[in-house]
Amino acid sequence: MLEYSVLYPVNNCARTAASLDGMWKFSFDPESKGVQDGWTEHLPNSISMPVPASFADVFTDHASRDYCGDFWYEKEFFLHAGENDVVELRFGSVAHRCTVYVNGTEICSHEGGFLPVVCDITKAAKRNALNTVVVKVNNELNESTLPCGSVMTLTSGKKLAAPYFDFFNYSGIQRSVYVVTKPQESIVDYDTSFAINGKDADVCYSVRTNGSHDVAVCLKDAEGNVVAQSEGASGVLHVTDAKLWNVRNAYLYQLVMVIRDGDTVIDSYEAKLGIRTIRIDGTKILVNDEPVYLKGFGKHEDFDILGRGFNYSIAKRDYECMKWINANCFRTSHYPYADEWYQLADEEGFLIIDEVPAVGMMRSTRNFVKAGTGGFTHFFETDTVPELLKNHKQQVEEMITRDKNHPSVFSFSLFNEPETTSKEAHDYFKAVFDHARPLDPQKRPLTGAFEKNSQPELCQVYPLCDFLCLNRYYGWYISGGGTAIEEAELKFRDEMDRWSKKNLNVPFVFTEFGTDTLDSMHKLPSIMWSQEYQEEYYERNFNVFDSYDFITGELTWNFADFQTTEGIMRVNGNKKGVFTRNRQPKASAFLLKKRWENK
Ligand code: GCB
Repeated sequence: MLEYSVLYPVNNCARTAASLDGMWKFSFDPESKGVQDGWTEHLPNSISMPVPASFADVFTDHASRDYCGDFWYEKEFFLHAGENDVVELRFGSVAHRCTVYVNGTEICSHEGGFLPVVCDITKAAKRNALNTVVVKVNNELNESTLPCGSVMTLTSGKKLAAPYFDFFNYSGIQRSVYVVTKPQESIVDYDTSFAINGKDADVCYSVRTNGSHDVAVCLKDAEGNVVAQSEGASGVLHVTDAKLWNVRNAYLYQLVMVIRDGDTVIDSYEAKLGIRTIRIDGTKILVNDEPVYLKGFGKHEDFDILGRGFNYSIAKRDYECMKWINANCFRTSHYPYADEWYQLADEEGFLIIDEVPAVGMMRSTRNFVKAGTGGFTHFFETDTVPELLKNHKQQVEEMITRDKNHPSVFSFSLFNEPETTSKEAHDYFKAVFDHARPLDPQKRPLTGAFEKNSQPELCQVYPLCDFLCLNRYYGWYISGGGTAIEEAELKFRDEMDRWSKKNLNVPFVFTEFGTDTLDSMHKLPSIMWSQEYQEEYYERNFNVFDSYDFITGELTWNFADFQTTEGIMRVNGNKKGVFTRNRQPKASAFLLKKRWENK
């Protein structure tokens, strides 16, 4: 159980949430001398830096963009708070690890760059006065961090990130920061789960507080009318004529939780709630007992200049593009996204496969290269594994705790493309799955994405999954190119026949398939990288998908072009987007739109 509350900040009769977004002070600290030089109080010689944003792409020089090591942020804020209020800072995330200081006092440290950092600053903060928050950040990766990578040191002593994955190592304070005030006795967390009986529904709830006063709960419909209420920290809200949350047809209630002392409200927290059930039955994924075929994308939090910084306009545009193309699902490859992505998915009725940042679990500067050559690096046999497993479990716990009440989240993905063919890999992931299962009150399906070395005869990890997610590039990394694409289809069918013979009776979802495509390139007959080739590739893949009835979803790689580390395989990033990085459609977008209209 997390010791801190990751509930999204709200303003109400008991709580305040003041945004600290804007310009912060910023300094690089290549020699890691900040602590000894007193930067914990104040940064000398700082520059200004936007928050939320990645720092990399605001710079015009290589050294700053590619900076790897320690760096610092500072912000002053005026705290309006009552004498008895608890005061917290909540960072949506800080990549990849940080230590927070308030008025020079060290407050907390957090490992992992994609989940909230919440710290209690009640004692350190001055009420009704100016305060200074300083954050020491570090963006180095190694084989016990999530995601996995390494650091390369140049002759000059400069460090460079060497990720084991295919996206730019953006870092910084990339999500919103809030100063939160709340009462001492407060709501820490809550769980919900659902049972649908004919036209009615039961919402089972449980509210965790840090005190002993009574808890009361009520459910309001979208118009604000109370439709059910209950007393007690756990119980059942019975909803007659329940309006269900459905895929691409969402309905949201509001759950209002209150801690009371007689008629006095001590704390209150309200959150949107969608009533729906998720179940797997044989090869079907059922939402409200209706089968759903997943259509959509693997995505990234990625945009020009912003890097991985959350921005409402980009998120809104992405949902509009996904609606236009008739998608209903996406995977938060390869890390949990900002809270706001899930709030928007709840409203728009999108399904999310929520992924922990367990990517790069194969010792290779790019996992797809090793996968293509059948390489094996004994990743789970090294002495970093105990620390890696500890971090993995911790981040699974933080992710499920943060996201468990979103109706959009229908599954948790616990890895992307690790090595899976050894007993050590099996034992490692068994421990991760065993840790994850009891954390989800809704018992959603657990999964992970497998690369092509995870073949039916060799993979030792797939039996842990409730449904299988395959990342396959037949016609790109395997037998790519105009005439060879015929061979790719045969090889693809051969693999699927071998899965089919296993009679696993579980859904299979393609969570990656795609081709790098330049929006400027047309060629007849097609060649790789042309728009025509992307269309032919998709058509071939769809022929295969449509031949196997246990395939219940197709999430292409990727929604949009995105930035990666530079290299001979990447032209200013990965170009497998169906949309450009600027969110304009490539030719294949029209093909997908048509297919998904009737699928
Ligand atoms: C993969 C990885 C993804 C890469 C993709 C590619 O298998 O999961 O992170 O970006 O392939 O385009 O090579």
